[in-house]
Amino acid sequence: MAPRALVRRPGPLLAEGIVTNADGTPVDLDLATRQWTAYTDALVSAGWDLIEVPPADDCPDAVFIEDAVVVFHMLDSLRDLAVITRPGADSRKPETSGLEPILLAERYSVEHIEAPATLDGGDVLKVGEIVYVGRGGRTNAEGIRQLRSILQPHGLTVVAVPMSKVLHLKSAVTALPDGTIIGFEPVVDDVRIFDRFRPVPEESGAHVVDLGDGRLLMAADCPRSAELFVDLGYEPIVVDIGEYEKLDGCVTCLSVRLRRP
Ligand code: CIR
Repeated sequence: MAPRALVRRPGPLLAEGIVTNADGTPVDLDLATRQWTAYTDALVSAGWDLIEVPPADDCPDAVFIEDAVVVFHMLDSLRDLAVITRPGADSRKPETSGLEPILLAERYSVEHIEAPATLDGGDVLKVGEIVYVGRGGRTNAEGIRQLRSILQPHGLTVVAVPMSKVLHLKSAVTALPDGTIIGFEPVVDDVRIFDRFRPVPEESGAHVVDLGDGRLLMAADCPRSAELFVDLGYEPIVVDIGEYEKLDGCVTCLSVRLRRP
């Protein structure tokens, strides 16, 4: 069976999305919509079936579906686990409504992060049985504590990662399929927290989505990082997500992959 991924198409208010670190260049909604289509086409071409979740058109940032739910493969259960988050930005909190029935239909057990906790999916990086969680502007200590108490009984270890230079943990680091953490060192607070770290030469080169079979989905504006991954035996699949980068987004945040490893 083909692996599946959740996506949510950009809404009419996208250009009003939150900007924290980007330079404030205006977003072109038509171009953003074309880029989203190309992004989803790339997933489909790589063999993924897409589940389009209902729009949340009042929420400008709803296209960044990764922040609303995190899924975990459970070694000790037939059902995998979905944790519906409680996003740190108030304008984003309503984005999680409507997700639970979809996840239940996909045969997930569902847990929720509850107030006063906040947690954004972009702060959660899974590498085998380690779950790195960024403690920064969006995810608070209570969010980390709740995620840890949900995951610990299933044998997953939550490692909190202090971060002060980027919006989300996965703005600074992601992982190659072999578990190597890749990151752009100037925006990583302390690389020593990771067991195996490989620096990349461009900030957006730190963001990859493992599409399976050695293919890495990545942004178009980091050719030297793409060359590095080719040299490591991977196949970059490149998409232009420039309009989303203007909103501090990256390739990881436009989908939630529901694959079992
Ligand atoms: C926000 O500030 O929440 C959005 N403009 C960008 C969210 C990007 N999400 C992510 O990196 N996981």
